[in-house]
Amino acid sequence: MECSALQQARYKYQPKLPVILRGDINNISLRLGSPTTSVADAEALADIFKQNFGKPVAQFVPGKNSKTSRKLTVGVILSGGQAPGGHNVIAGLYDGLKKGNADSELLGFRGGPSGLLENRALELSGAIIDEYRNTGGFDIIGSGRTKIETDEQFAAALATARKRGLDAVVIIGGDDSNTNAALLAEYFLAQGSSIQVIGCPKTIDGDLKNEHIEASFGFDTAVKTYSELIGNIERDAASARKYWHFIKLMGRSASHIALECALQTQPNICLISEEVEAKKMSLALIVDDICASISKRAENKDNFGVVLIPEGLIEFIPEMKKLINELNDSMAENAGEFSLITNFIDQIYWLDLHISKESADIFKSLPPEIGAQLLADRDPHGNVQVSRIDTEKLLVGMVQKRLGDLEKAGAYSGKFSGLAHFFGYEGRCAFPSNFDADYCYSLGFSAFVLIASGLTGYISSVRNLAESADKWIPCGVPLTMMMNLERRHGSSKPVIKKALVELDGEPFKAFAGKRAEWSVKTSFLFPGAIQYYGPPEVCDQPAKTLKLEHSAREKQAPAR
Ligand code: FBP
Repeated sequence: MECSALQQARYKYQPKLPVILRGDINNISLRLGSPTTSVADAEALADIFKQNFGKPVAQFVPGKNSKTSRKLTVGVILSGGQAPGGHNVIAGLYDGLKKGNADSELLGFRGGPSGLLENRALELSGAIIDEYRNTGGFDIIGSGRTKIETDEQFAAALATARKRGLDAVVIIGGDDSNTNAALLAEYFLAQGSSIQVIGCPKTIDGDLKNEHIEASFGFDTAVKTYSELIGNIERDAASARKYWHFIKLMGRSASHIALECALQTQPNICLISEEVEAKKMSLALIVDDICASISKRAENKDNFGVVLIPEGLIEFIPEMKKLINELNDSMAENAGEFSLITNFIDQIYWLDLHISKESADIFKSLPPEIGAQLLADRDPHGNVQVSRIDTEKLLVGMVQKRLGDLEKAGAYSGKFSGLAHFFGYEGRCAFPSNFDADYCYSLGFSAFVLIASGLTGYISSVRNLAESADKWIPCGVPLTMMMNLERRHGSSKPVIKKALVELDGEPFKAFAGKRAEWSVKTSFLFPGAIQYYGPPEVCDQPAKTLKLEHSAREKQAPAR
């Protein structure tokens, strides 16, 4: 296969591992802590997860472990959206398995969870793995968003796992996929099967994090890729001095990506959805705030700037959230009837009869293309596909109109030309940064240790990530520990709690302390492209959010 010079070089990159994973594979033992509980709803979750609830955190410590050299057959699944580093989780898992026992086998289920349900798998050989080491993408086996939820699906998963002679299944995914991993682990045990299930924390969105998971993999590379592009646009804006760039950034609900990119590039404005919701900011108020910065900068003849917009913003604006919820409910309740109405005008008439007048009026006030995007198909988890809603264009249009009104009233005299961008898919399959390459390889290797040691219902975790890789701390965390009950499709479901941006957290506070200055004064930062080779301070630095969260934890920790 023809490949680029960087690809060739990356094949040879040896990811850095935490010290405990570097030495003798038979000398990694697990130290089990005290029984655990869940983040909330313990009683109900203990009832749902009768076999797995309350298991202890498993710490990796030096010590003889006779189980690590067992011959094992393991299946692996990539689930959900692509995130840089997925190939390295698989490479770390493969290398761990082979180091333990050269006869162990790794099967890759194709196309996400449906590969397990439909028994579509490929044996991953050393030659295949070598072609994907340290590369972006999920193309080694593909991914998918099938949710394992019906009795038939659980039974099909178990049937495949048995047919393939699996000892364990590793599910690499986000909060929903790891919730699936927890349910599958429980189901297997309840059916008397010893097949283990281990999860790995993936998603560029950065919203699968908590006390035990410091970062989901892929976030680091995605934010660095977007920040490079934003920095380039900032320099173009400051050179041409004639455009305001409105940049929507991927990250379905949480604004972690936008916040990190803001810290890295210091744009004039960065909207944070969680703040918009907390302050109950209307769309009109958001537009007014943007116009205030544009007017102020125009007074200094700075008729240019950069605005960052989190992908999920629209769902956090109170009146839009109400509208979307009403749309979701009425479209789900009358799915058959609604699917027959294909004309947009007829759809509006239909909505008039099925949603509140207030929401219908808002719907009609939106540009038709945004309205049509709000009515588009939901994803398999019932979510509006926010990546397909052009919030950035909506805001450019509304800002332009508002500035026109202000100009007529003599309150604005600048020049405004707005350009809309969406950075999303560009960041999901980049070559993983050294951080993600090392982190993912360590996650995969740790997943092997958890499997070899006989654990199930756990997520592979690597902590202390703000330090150099040798100081990282691998462990296993029971999946139920990260769960609570949430309303989904009208009923209470066990789910892993999604981490949104905390408005009293260090990353947001660092941003909030600076944004008034950035909104008026050009303060752009240009992070440049991800560097793979060179000094560690250039190549191996983790995200700023991660470092700020780490120092906050250090401050809180009792003196050692
Ligand atoms: P995951 O939660 O599965 O990691 O996916 C995240 C994401 O990249 C979101 O940021 C985005 O909204 C969505 O996937 C896009 O989904 P799709 O790839 O199906 O268009």
